[in-house]
Amino acid sequence: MIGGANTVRAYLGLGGNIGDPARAMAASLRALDAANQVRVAESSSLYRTPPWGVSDQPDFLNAVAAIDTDLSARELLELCLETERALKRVRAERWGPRVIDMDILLFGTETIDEEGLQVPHPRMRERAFVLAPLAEIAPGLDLNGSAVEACLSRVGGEGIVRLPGGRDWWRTAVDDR
Ligand code: GSY
Repeated sequence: MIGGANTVRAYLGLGGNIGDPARAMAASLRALDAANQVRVAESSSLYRTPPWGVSDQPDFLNAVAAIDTDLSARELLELCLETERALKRVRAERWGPRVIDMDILLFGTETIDEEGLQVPHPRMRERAFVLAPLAEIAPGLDLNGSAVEACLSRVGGEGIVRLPGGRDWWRTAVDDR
């Protein structure tokens, strides 16, 4: 039961840069929220962010969500991957390519280093596209000895724009645009 002794607060990073990433991200959060043993407690606003890594690609939309779950981290990862796969498949068939990526950033206070599952996310403290939305909903959250907002001021947030629309963008997005 969500809210019981086994419930864990986890943080997910969401992003995409092909097609209609806002819709894919909204559909992902709604799918997670509808799943047994998962509730989306809070989402950040949407952010437009310059690409990190390979720069010759479109800007991304990114967001971070706090979720409460009774799943294990591995089960949550499987649910995220299943949700991504379902969305990509549906979008590919009906409206062309769609990309949505979800990463588990934090899973309570757990440290996990397994194949395909590293928590806390090993690169989140260097990524402004994660830190900016995370600072909006959890500025004081501890990331290995530094608060999120301190990590963000270290890396800077150049080129990152918070989009209007608030934090409930994912609840109201229309599915069949
Ligand atoms: O899962 C990370 C995907 N990704 C992103 C992203 O989500 N946002 C930005 N701005 N750059 C990125 N580069 C990669 S890879």
